[in-house]
Amino acid sequence: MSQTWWRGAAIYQVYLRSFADGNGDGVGDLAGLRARLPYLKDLGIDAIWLNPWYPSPMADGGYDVADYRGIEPVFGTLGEAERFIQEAHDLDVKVIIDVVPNHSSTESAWFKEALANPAARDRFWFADEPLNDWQSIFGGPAWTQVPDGQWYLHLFAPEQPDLNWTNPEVHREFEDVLRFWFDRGADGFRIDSAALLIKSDTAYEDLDAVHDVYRRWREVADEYGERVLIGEVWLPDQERFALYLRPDELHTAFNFDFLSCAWDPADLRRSIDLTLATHTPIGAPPTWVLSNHDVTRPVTRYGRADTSFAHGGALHGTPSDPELGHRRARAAALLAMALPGSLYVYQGEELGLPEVEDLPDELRQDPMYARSGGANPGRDGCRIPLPWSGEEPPFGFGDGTPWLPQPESWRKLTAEAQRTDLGSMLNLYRKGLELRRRLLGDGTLAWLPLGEEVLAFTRDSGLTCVTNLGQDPIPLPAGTVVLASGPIEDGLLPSDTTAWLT
Ligand code: TEU
Repeated sequence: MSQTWWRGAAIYQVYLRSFADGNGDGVGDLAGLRARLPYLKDLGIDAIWLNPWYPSPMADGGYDVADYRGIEPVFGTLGEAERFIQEAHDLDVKVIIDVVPNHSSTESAWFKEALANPAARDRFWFADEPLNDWQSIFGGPAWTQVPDGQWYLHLFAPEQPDLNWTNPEVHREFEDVLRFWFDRGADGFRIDSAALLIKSDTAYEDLDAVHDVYRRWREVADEYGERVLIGEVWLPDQERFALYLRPDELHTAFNFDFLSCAWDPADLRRSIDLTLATHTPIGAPPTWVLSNHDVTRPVTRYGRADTSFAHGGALHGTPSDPELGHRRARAAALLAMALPGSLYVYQGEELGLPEVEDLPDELRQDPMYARSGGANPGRDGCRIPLPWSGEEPPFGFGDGTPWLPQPESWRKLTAEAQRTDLGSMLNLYRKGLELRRRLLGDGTLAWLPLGEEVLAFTRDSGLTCVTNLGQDPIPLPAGTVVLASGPIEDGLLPSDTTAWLT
């Protein structure tokens, strides 16, 4: 692949705990992932992004990192991680790993040292009393007291103490961590909570000095060549967002504006135009994201009356029409795949998994649930272990009892059941990704005026994508349909359906 492989890549997000379990302990691991690499290759993806795989007490699913240079024993060993990277590369699949620079873990060597020795607290934010009234993003206060009376800052769970990025040692440490993994073959990093690193007395989001961090990181990445830095930057202000994508900073960032859109032609079109207007002038590739490990599964979301994504679980449990949600998720998948730039597919999207909304409360693991006093159900419902095969749980996930229970109804959604069903979500993704590889990816688009309720555009390769978000079937433009998310009759594209034509 070229110097800039990420510009048009289809990147598959592996939430390792829930992907595949190789050793029968009920938790996904590297052995399970390595065994399923052929599945991912066959799906047609270019790269894998893994959520944090580091040693962690798992207070936040691994986003509480105890050691940035190791592998969580439940997942495997460093040697296995190196073999996994090699095996992926042998299949021409790139590997992106997660780095968590905003906060560490109370089990990290640095934090333990800080607890034991008040003179060693400058890598975190310690103070004699809370310096402000910030609330943790997971609920509850953002300051926690230690036994000797001081307080430390944690924007997320108390087990995730924030690092002090005014301390040069923190900068050096992370530059070294990047090198550690680049040296082991990692093709890039997804940067967690990338806009939150710098704090003032009154603010923590998107402070200017954060860009100094990423300019340095870009220098490190450039030393290696062909490595990508991807920001998790949730910022409504697109001008501020674009600053992270300047030529000497991050290569790309997730498109949360698109992810959050309602299934609505005006909102989607606004978001696509805004995305292109933001990225094109600075030469950064847009990204297209429909879901991830933090948000509601699309088939559930798109079947609700309110189809936008809402933080805080605001729409959790509201009625959802599964048939409608499924149809729209198929149409959305082909729309996202046809847009110019890179694409993210969160594991299970290709199986059309719904959000599991009826988990018994006592099984919920996400700290959001407990810290919100139960007001927010948390994100476990999109993190259920994948169904691979068979007629009943654990559906081939592994020999043990999965760490979160799978619904019985998932027998129809296993990868095995979908492989032989030509009309399945899995086969839609396979065909879509295969055509995308040949005809889509990076480039530009030209809108076609087919009406306010229709999103239609042509790509540089000549492929045309038409999505009908209106109620009534619409005539398709001239051309041959090469793929569609639903049946097309008499040249008419039904409601909530996408077609690709050449
Ligand atoms: O998420 C960053 C973040 O701000 C989240 O709180 C996000 O707004 C929320 O999950 C949406 O529901 C990242 C990771 O993706 C997330 O899994 C971690 O919990 C969080 O950072 C802390 O590391």
